[in-house]
Amino acid sequence: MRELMTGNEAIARGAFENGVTVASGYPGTPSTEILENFCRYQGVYAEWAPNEKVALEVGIGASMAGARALVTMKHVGVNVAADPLLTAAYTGVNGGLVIISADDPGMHSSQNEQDNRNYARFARIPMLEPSDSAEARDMMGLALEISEEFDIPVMLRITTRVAHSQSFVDLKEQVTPSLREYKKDTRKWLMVPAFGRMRRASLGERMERLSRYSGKTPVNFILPGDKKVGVITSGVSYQYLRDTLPGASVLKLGMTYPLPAGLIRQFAAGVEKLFVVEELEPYIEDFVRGLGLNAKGKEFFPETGELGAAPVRRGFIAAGVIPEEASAPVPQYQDMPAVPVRPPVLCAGCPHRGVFYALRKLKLVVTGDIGCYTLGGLAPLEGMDSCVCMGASIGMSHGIDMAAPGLRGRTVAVIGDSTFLHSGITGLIDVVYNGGNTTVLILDNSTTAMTGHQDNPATGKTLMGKDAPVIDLEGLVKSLGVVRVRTVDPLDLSQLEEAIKEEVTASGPSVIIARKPCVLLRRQTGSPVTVNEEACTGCKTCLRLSCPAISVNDKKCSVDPVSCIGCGLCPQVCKFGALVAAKGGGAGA
Ligand SMILES: Cc1ncc(C[n+]2csc(CCOP(=O)(O)OP(=O)(O)O)c2C)c(N)n1
Repeated sequence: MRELMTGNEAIARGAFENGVTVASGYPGTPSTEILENFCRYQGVYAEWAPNEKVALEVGIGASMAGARALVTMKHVGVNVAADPLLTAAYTGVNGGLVIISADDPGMHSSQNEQDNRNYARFARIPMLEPSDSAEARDMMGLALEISEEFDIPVMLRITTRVAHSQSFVDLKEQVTPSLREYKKDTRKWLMVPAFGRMRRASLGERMERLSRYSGKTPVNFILPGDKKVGVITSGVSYQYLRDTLPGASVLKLGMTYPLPAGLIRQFAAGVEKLFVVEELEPYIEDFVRGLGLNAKGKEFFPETGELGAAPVRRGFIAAGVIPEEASAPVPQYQDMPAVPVRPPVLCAGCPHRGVFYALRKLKLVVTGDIGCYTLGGLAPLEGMDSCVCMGASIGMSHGIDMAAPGLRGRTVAVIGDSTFLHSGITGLIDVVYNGGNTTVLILDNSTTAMTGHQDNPATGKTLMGKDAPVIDLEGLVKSLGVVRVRTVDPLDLSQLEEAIKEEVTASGPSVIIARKPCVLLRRQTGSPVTVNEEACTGCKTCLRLSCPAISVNDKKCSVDPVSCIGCGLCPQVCKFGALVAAKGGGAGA
C-alpha cells in the first residue's frame, strides 16, 4: 500500500515497521509529530519525557535492555541531551538506538539555527539524512541496522522541510519486534575512567569501520550526468539541486557522518568543476577541501537561513554555471510574491495576556522563557526583556539580582508549566540554596501550548492517553524551600498586580502560580464583550493588550464578536467603561 506521508509520519512508520518498541522524546518543532504518530501503532510504548536528556536516558536504558529504541527532539533539544549523548557513543548499544535531531534552518520556530551535523562529528556517532518521506522511512530502518551492527547510537537528522513536506511511502509489514538478551557487562556500560578509556579505543575502531561502510552504503551514491559540473549534496538540498540543475552529475550523501572520503575523491576526479550545495554551514565543503579538493560552496550559496531552489539557482548564476537569462523555468515556490506579514500573537482570551500587561505596567525587569508566553515580549505588550533557552528565566533573574542591587525588588522570572518542569526546577533550587530573592511567575495553562498541546507531568494525561498523577506545582516549589507561594487567576488583573507587587518587594524567593487553562482547551462560545461607543474616547489603551479581537475604527474601539470569547480582560483596562463584559463573563470566565 502506498501512502502520502510527512517526513515525521514516515519516521514513525519506519520505527514501527522495524520493530521499535520504546520511544521517548520532548516536543519541539519540527519533531513533535513523530511520537504523536508512533504512539498510535499497536504494541509500542511511547512517552513524553520532561526534557530531552531524560528522553535520551530512557532510550539508552531501553537499548541496554535489548529493545530497539527511538528518541526524538528538535535541534536545540540535543544541547540538553548532549551529556548522555557523548558518552552513549562510548557505551554503544544492545538494541538499536536512533536519535532524531529535527533541525530548523531559517528559525521558523526556534531561537537559533544550529547545524546539528556538527553533533555527529563531535559525539562520533553516525548520521543519516533523508531528502524525502520515503527515504525517512527507509533510513529509520537502516539507522537501526547500523546501530546494532556497529554497536553505536545513530542520529537521523531531518530539517523542517523534510519533517513537514509530504511524499509517497510504500508501506511494509512490521518485522516482529524482538528483545536482545541483556547481559551484565560493566566494561561496556559502566563508564568509569578505566572502562571509559577502553571504550574510547573501541569507538575509534568502530568509527574506522563506519568510515569504510560510508564508502559503500547505498545511501551514498553517484548520479551520473553532465561531467562539466559535479555537485555534492545531501538532505533537502538535493531536491533544490535537482530542480535547478537537473542534468548535473551528483554525489548524493545520505550518510553525512562519517563522510566517504574515497567516494568523494572518485566523484571529484570525474567532473570538471566541483560544487557543494548544502544548507547552513560549510560542513561537507570543509571536509571536501580538507581532502585537498577544490570545491566551491559558500562562496556562492548562503550560509544562513533556509536554502531553496531560488538561492541555489542564484548561486549557480553567480558561479557562471547557469546563464543569467537562461530559459529554464524559475522555481516559484521560493521568493514568492510578497504577502502581508502576520506576526504571531497570543490568541484572543489567552490567559497569558494579562500577565504581560501587568508586568509592563509595573515597569519590572522580566527575564522570560520559551513558550506561547514569549509573545508577551513583543509590541505592544512588551512585558518581557529576555529569552535565551528553555529554563533560563530563573537563573538569569537570580544573576541580575546578585549583580545589580539597584534592580533588586524589580526583577521577575516568567516561565510556563512545561518549561518549568523541563529545566526550571534546578534554577529555582539555585535561588533557594544560595539565598536569592527572585520572584518566579509560573504560567500554568495546563498544557504545552506552543508546540500544539502536548501533555506534560502537570496535565494528568500521558502521550498514550492514560491518566497520570498531576504534579502539584505548589507542593513541589514548597518542597524546594520556597516559603512564599501563592496561586492567582491571571485574568483578574487587580489580584495579579497586587500579588506581583507584594512578592517582588518581599524578601526571599517567592513563586506566583498564575493558573488558567489555555483558551483553546476551554474554548467558549458566546458572551463576547460589547462596546459602548458613547463611552469610548478612542484612547486606545485597550490596544495595549494586543488582543486580536480588538481594533479601533473611526476613533472608536471595536470588538470582533467571532474571535472574542469574553475573557473579561479588556473591561478591566478600560477606565471609561466602554468595554462591557456580558453577564456571566469577566475575570475567571
Ligand atoms: C530545548 C528545547 N526543547 C524544546 C523546545 C520547543 N518548545 C518551545 S517552548 C516549549 C514548551 C512550552 O510549554 P509551556 O512552557 O507550558 O508554555 P505554553 O506554550 O503552554 O505557554 C517547547 C516544547 C525548545 N525551544 N527548546
